[in-house]
Amino acid sequence: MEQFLSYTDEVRDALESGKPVVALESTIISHGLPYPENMDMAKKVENIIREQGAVPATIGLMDGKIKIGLTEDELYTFATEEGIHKVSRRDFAHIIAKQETGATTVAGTMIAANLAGIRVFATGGIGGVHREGEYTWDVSADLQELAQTNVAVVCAGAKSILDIGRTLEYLETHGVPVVGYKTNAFPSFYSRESEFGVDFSIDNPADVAKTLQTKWQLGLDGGAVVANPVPKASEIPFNEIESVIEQALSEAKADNVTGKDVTPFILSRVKSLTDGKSLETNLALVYHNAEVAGQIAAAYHS
Ligand code: PSU
Ligand code: MN
Repeated sequence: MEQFLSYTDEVRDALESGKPVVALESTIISHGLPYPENMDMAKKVENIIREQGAVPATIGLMDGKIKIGLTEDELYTFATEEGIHKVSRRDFAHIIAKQETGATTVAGTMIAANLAGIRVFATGGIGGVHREGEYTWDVSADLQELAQTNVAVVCAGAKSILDIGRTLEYLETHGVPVVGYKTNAFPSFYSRESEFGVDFSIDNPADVAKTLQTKWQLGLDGGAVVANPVPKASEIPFNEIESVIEQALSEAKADNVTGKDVTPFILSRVKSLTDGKSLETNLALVYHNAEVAGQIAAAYHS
């Protein structure tokens, strides 16, 4: 296994000395946000985690290795290069075997973090059951990864481009705890709320860490969702974003967008249709998730 893992010095030192580490994904850089905002985000998010006393490990696949921590040059590659693969569980082995560059999704990043012994991961939003998933069977592999891999994902919930109700049902069936961080409502990425609630609400990092430790000490394998709502000042109200999402979804349908292209297509259309307002919200929530994830990782290791 170790032959496939490659660490930056900062991350290696942290893992060896038992310091808190927070994993970060690279699909959000390569497929989720435009340049140059993606590059600024990638660097800023790492610094926010450092400010919490934890070490950031942005994860991606390059040169036949699983990179645990990326240099600034490597981040730049993910931020700017065309044709970088989007890597979920399905794609993981092939991209390493071919020594190609692959940006890891939530599922891909969880696999890598778990191999490196990193338990806390910060991102924007998780994938889920798509609307009309009952016909398309489009269910993100993120959910199945949460069912089996011992990593907690701090996110702003799931976008309402998805069927949030079915996403939460799937997580329940697979025994994945959904913790609301200082909230009783399951957040819907751009908005602090959705029509759905959370299983548990926890209002401090130490108690989240305790629940995670207890889960894994009990041998209850699998991940957890820590749902952290976007700060109020950056929120887009649910009603306002809904019509935009409906338009983006109908464009995706009209253009016959399928498979792994669906999520990036919709993200980019929502951004254009909101004149960049959604981008601002997206950045704000990622920074907030990094801060909370850094605090949870620090509490987990104290
Ligand atoms: N949701 C977002 N932003 C993102 C993604 C999801 O709000 O960037 C990315 C994540 O990497 C997530 C992936 O793991 O999309 C899910 O893709 P799919 O639906 O194809 O599984
Ligand atoms: Mn899909």
